[in-house]
Amino acid sequence: MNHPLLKLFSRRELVRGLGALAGATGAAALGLAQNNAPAEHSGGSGHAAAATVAAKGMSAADHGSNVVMGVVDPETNGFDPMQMLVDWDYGKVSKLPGGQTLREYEFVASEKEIEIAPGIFFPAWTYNGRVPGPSIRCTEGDRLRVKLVNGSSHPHTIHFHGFHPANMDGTPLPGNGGLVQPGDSYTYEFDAVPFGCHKYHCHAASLKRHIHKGMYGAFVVDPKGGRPPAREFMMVMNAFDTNFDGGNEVYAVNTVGFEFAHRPVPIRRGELVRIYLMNLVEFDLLNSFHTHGIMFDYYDHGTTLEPTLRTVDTVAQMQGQRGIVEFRAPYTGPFMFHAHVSEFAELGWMGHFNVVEEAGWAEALSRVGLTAEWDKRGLDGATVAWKGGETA
Ligand SMILES: [Cu+2]
Repeated sequence: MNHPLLKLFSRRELVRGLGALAGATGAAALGLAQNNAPAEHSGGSGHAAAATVAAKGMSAADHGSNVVMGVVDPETNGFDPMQMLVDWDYGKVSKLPGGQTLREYEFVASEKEIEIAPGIFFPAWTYNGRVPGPSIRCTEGDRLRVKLVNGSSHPHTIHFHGFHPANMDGTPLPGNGGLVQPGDSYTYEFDAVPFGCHKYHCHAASLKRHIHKGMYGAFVVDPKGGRPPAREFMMVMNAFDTNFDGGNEVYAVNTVGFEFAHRPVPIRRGELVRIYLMNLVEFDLLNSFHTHGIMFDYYDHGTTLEPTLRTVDTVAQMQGQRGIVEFRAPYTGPFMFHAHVSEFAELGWMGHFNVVEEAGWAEALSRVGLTAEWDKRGLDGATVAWKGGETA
């Protein structure tokens, strides 16, 4: 048990039956620590992390001392949390006879092992091989047509949040579309209303297991009048129960724990930043989002054009809740953002913004392996240009 995460969590009691679990399912079920074990809950982790960092010849201070070493190669998963911040999926776009925009998608449900922290693998259930699934982006009133093809060995659905007819609701309730059995498909079709920061997820039983396994994603509907131009990010707060005891061991944004601590997210000082934030963590009642050196406005569910909270630095989201965060960072430098549930932060839900002036922008991008394309996608994600607040 030489893995850095295990060293980091050595202060916690190792879960019951760790050896049996690991032996039964191999690396896919690496049990770490029981999330809510009555273990020591302060101190210790800094020493372990510092020792690991020192062994690598690096400064612990560079990593906030609470961050595991090593990185997850995006090639391993076939997706990159940093790219997921900006990789909106507009579907196959065409016009219906009446002029309405049609966006068509195909989601294939499949089983896939993913790496959720360096060396920690998880047997996920996915839409299109990624966790979270594709980030649907559209304009209020667009027609969505999403075909679910079940290429996995379990029944699944897609349940969208928002207004839609009963047979498009994607649950096992009679008249709700029903379960899509392995090998079968079902097409969900409805108009995208209302505008907001929505999401979709599987609604097969056991609901918590199907969601927790990774079957969820963002569904962002732009108001017809758009929102003011901004650098936009999609952040799904998620977590993973690696030993299947009903408690999470690894917490993250966009799946990989500590990813944005290893690779600080570049933003320009003073620019408007808009984050579509959602909480898909199962087994814990509440998650939160907290910024350092920055205060933000918040739009609960994203269904209003005026903030529902102003000038806050922490917001809570219950299971399934979501909203839009907007801010301008006044100072340059590294600033943490993380769950203010401290335990989650120590188990992976910790990231940094790298706030820079224009002169430092190119270096900030290259430092974390980003290109001008990432920059462009962050600024050009909206499906409709800002029209000064008009919504029709
Ligand atoms: Cu499912």
